[in-house]
Amino acid sequence: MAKTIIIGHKNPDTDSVVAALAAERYYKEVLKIDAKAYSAGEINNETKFVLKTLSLKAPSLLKAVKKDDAVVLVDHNESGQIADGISASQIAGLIDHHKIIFETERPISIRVEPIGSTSSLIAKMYFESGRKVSASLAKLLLSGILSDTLGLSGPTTTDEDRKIVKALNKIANIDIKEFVSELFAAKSSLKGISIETLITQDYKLFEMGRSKVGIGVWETTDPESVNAEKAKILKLLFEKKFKENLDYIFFFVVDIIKQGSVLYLISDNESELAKKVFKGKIEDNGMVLEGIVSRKKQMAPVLTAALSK
Ligand SMILES: [Mn+2]
Repeated sequence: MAKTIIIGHKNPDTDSVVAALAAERYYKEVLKIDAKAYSAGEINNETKFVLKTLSLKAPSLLKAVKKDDAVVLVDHNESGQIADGISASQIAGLIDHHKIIFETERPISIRVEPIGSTSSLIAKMYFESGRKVSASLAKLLLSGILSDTLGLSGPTTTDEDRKIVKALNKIANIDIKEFVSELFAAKSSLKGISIETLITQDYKLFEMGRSKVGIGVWETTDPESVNAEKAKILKLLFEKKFKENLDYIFFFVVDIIKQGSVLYLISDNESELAKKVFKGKIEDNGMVLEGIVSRKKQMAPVLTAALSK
């Protein structure tokens, strides 16, 4: 039987997994449509912490998609980020907070807003529906919002996110400050993380003008733990660039406490472009960027603009 699949992007982050799980509930409870959340890749340490705290099971990895299955994308719409096996004709819905860059074969339901997380948007949809939000759902949604907005401190945070967090926490009743520090610790944990995983865990592919660009991000409270492995990381990035036939590959180590990043640069090609758009100083294959923490709002747009000229 055909089913409705709800799924986030490849290399799923917490918002992507939380949004899929919350959208599954929304589809069942509000829309009365039988749907099931899946994940498009391995669950990261931060998401594992969230699921464990809430005694929730991780969505299963999407393996086979049948021809007549309907797919609802959450938290992404760029083709390079969509799970393998999903074709444009199957996409029936989109809930997202990224720029729109895809084409559909028929009318689909779309809800996209410039808001801090897809989880915020699903919370909003719940409130609009009048349907009661349970304490466990409220905490789940809070996890997605607080993760994506770096505890409401990142540049993608909107006033609406702050209001939604307040409303959700009237139901969830958690110590937000303490929860955010636990989230950050789980995010920064290198437990079981190989160098390969480090660069691919939060990695996205983009078409920018005529260029194919990969951007990896590692958010951490302890950038030194990653910078210590810089030589190995640069080597793997170099290999990945050629394996995936990319024009550019970038890797940002984001310091979520100081709100800045170090951009790793593997060759002159990347360095030239980085100098043009970020104007930071390069030292030892790394560019120090104060205040740059968001791929969606700060990294990808300027690179896209430069490569689209
Ligand atoms: Mn997101």
